[in-house]
This record gives sequence, structure tokens and C-alpha cells, in this order.
Amino acid sequence: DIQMTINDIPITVPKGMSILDAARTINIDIPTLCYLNLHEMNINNHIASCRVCLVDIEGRRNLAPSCSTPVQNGMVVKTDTPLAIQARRTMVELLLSDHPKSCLTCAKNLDCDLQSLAADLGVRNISYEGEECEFEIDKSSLAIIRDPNKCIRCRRCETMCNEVQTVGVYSAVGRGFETVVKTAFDLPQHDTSCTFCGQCVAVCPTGALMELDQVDKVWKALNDPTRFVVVQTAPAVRVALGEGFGLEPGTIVTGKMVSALRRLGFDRVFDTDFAADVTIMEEASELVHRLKNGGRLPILTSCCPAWVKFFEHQFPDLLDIPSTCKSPHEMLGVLTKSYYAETYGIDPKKITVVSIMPCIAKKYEAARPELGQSQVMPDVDIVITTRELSRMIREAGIHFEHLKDEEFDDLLGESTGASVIFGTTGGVLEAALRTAYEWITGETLEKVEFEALRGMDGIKEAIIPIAGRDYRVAVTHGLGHARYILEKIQTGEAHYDVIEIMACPGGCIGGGGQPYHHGNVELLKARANAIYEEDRSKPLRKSHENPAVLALYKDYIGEPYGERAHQLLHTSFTK
Ligand code: HC0
Ligand code: SF4
Repeated sequence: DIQMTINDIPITVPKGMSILDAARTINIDIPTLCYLNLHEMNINNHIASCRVCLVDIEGRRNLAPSCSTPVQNGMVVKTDTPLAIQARRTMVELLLSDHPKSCLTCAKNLDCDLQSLAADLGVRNISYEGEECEFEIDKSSLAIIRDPNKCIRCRRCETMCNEVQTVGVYSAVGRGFETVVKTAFDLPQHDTSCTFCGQCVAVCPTGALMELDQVDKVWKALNDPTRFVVVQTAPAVRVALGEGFGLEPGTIVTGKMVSALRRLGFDRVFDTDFAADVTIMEEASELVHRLKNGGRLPILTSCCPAWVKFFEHQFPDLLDIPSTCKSPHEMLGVLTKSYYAETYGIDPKKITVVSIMPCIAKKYEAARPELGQSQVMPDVDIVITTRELSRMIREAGIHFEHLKDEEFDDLLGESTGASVIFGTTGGVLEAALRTAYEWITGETLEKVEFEALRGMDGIKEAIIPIAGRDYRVAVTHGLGHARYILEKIQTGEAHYDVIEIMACPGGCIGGGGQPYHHGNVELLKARANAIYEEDRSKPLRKSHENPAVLALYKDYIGEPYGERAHQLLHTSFTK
């Protein structure tokens, strides 16, 4: 252990810790900008480029960046000397000198790290009025808008994309003040191997990377009297939306969310969770089918669109192992335009399905041509993120915190605890096991929790004995972990029966469209805990017990994994 003082407070901290982290243990916050460390998830931006976290160390001539300077015995650190404070302010003034001054109209306004830093440091004028760059804004993709003019070279996006996701879309181009982070060969985002996972957007401190905003499209549909506008909400939205209204991370706002959506004018409020239960019916049937017929294993989950795009690009030789299930929100979309429309005699062409997702990739997924009856009738018409929904609720002047709880609409609104846990890493596999166990053994599964599949470890493995056979299962989140495990499968080093893969660290709770986590891993854990709490609160916790799902199969689909199920609920992948 190391003994030292920070601002005259003596502390003992472990060797190897940075001054920044040491200060945080005694509630001293040193401002940061490029810093991004989610230690437990192994996400570290080592760049130390912004020099905003400078501190004074006794006996040293120069200020030191606290994020990359390790603690030492006897060190005397001051974080708040006039010199340190002035140096930070100067760094921010320099960053602002060539930054667009369009804060009031920037999509990141009031949620921007650079803006709040300037406010905290009391920057009142910019002494170094520099020339602003004029890069073209990249609007090529259906998910992400990239404005290099707002890039402050922190390189957090590069760390996320290149190291955590191992996709490698970005690199720094140019020299000195001209440097910005761009795609390789300056290709439009759409033409890169980007998976649209949105993790670069989730960590961008400014408005340089943003989701494609589709709020106006939703308002237009809601205000068109000829449209029947249906909305559905993903599992992870209900444990994060409250953060947009000042509620504690991990507050469950399912009922308030439904109520807000009705006030916004949606004709029906459905739950993606219903379709998550349907997904389990299909995926568990597909597993049983592969087991019976000597099909190829492992079966991989296919509900995460960024993961789907990743394996299509990077592992084209493994295209036959993912489940062919569409993702739950696509299933709910098609069921709305078929089952629901037929039951109530509504023309499916008049229905607009809007998905509220924690995810940016779902925007791109909804536009995939195979996910719909035809180009004019996609399963899902518009996708907006949790953040975009917060904006809509504020635009409408709804006091979210004071709303009364309301229930989802019938037919496609009922769900079990199994579907709720889809929203966090490990949940899809746990839900599938709850059903597969009972189907294979014909017995009741008493303990529904599979603890080995929970938590934030990047790769989780377990052996689950069912009816005399040991099932080897794994869960990965973060595409780098997926790559690691898939390469082991390719070389024959690893053998599994079932693997859940989600692109975003933490699963959907950490999705690129969620309220910004600002590098706080505790916030992700609070969301995960809330997901498990919602699961425990449900009277039914196994997908195959959902009465509305059973009615759907009895009245409309027939057998799970049967002919009609294939037509509506399954898809195919392309190289
Ligand atoms: Fe997810 Fe989903 S669980 S991907 O993370 O499977 O986005 O929340 O909606 O579709 O249900 C996201 C979350 C979903 C889907 C579901 C799956
Ligand atoms: Fe990389 Fe994901 Fe960002 Fe695409 S969306 S550039 S894959 S981090």
C-alpha cells in the first residue's frame, strides 16, 4: 500500500492506482475529459491527451496529469492550487478556440462534457480565437451522424471501437490542431465495417458522434390522422429512462413510461418484452430441434443487430450457427401488422410501428430489406433511442416524475420476468434455459436464477446439467469478447452448446442509445439490478407460461418453429 496526502488529507491506497482514482476515494473530483475508465469492464482510454486533470505534486517542476500518474509513497498532491486551476482553464480555452460555438443548437446541448467542464471551470472568454475547421458532416449511415468539427481528439471513440469492440473503424488523421478522429480512408460511415453498436456515441464527450435523430418522424406520424401509430418499448428502457428526468439510476419507470407514451398520442402501447417471450419459444425450439436432428452447435443468439452485422462482416464462415430468430422488436413489429391487424380489422399499411430502444443499431436493423413484407411495409417503421424519447417527453411538457403508472395494451403487452432480463448481459441465455430445462426434462425448474450467467465479467461460462447431459454455455458482451470466443470456435479450441452475445458492454442496459453513463460503472450495475428486481416482481418468470404468448400460438402461429413461425419470426443472414 501507498501512503500519501491529497489536499492535506492523508490516505492509504493500493500501489499502481492513479492520483485521479486515489482522489476519488476521498471524494475529491479532479475534472477529466479524455479519461474513460470502466475498470471492472476492462475499458481504459490510456491516451492522457486532454491535460485537463493536471495537479500539483510537491517537488516537481511541472504539473502532472493525474489520470496517468501513479501514486507514490510520501507524495504530496494538491489538486486545487491556482496554478493547476489556471492550467486546466487554459486547456479548455484552447479546446474551445477551434470548436464550433453552436452549443445552443447542438444536439448534445446540456449533456456535453466539454460544455459542463467550461462551466465548472468558469471559462468566460476564449483567449485564443483559432480558425474553425470545416469538415463535412457524415450523414451516410442510418444510425450515426458524425461531425468531425466537434471532435476534441480525446480518442475515446477509438478506444471503444478499436480495442473494446475490435471493429477498428476510427483513427486519428492530421497533425497538431488539425488532428481529428475519422474513419479509415475517410470513408462514409455507411461504407465501413461499422456495426452501429453506438459505443463510440455512448462515450463521445461532445456532439461529434450522435445518433440519427428521428423524433420529428415520430411526431409527424402521431399528427397524421390516417396513421394508426403503435409503440413498443425494449426491456432496458424502463430501467434507464428515469435518469433523463433526474431519477436515481436503477429506478424502474415501466408504468410511468407507458403513461407518458399514451399522453404523447400513441394509439397502442405494446411491450417488446412480449416478443422476447416469443423469441424464447422460438429459440428454445430451435435448440431442441438442432439437438434432435444433429444440427450444428453452438447456437448463437441473434437478437442484437450490431452483433449480427459483426458476424456477417467478420465471421462469414459461421453464418449457419446463429439462431435464425428475428430480434424481439422486429417480431413485435410483424405481429402488430399481421396478428393484431387481423384480429382488430386494421389495414396493416396504415400502421406505423415505432420502437423505443436503448440501441442505435436498431435504427439500421429496422431498414434491413429482409425484415419486412416488402420495402413499403417494414416490420418496424421508426426506431428512437431512450434519449430521444426523453426529449419527446420534455418537448411535450410532460412532468414525467409525477405520472401515474399505467399498463401496456392487450394482446401484445403481457410479459414474464424471463423477458425483462433480456435487457442485461446473460439474460437472454438465462431466459432460454428456464424454458429449455422444462421442455427437455418435463419437470418444473424450481430455482430460476442462473447466477453464473450474471454480472459484468466480459466472458461468463457455465456447465448446466439437464436430463443427464451437460450443456456448455457462455455469455459475452462487448464485441471484442465475442471475437475472442468465435476465434476459439473456428480453431476448434472451444466447444459450446449455446452462446449469448451482445455487442454493448453490460448488454442492452449499456446500449449506445441510453442516457450517457459518463464512465460510471455503478450506474450500469444499478440498471442491471433494477432489471433483476423487475424479474423478481413478476408473477410469471418463464416465457412459455406467458398466457398471451400461448394464445398467440394457439390462435395464429401454430407450432413454435413451425411453418408460420418461420414466415413471420425468422430471418436469414448475408455475407
Ligand atoms: Fe435489447 Fe432485445 S434485449 S436487443 O438488449 O433480444 O435494444 O432492452 O429490445 O429486440 O427484447 C435492445 C434491450 C431489446 C430486442 C428484446 C432482444
Ligand atoms: Fe465502432 Fe460501434 Fe462506433 Fe461503429 S458504432 S464506429 S462499430 S464503436
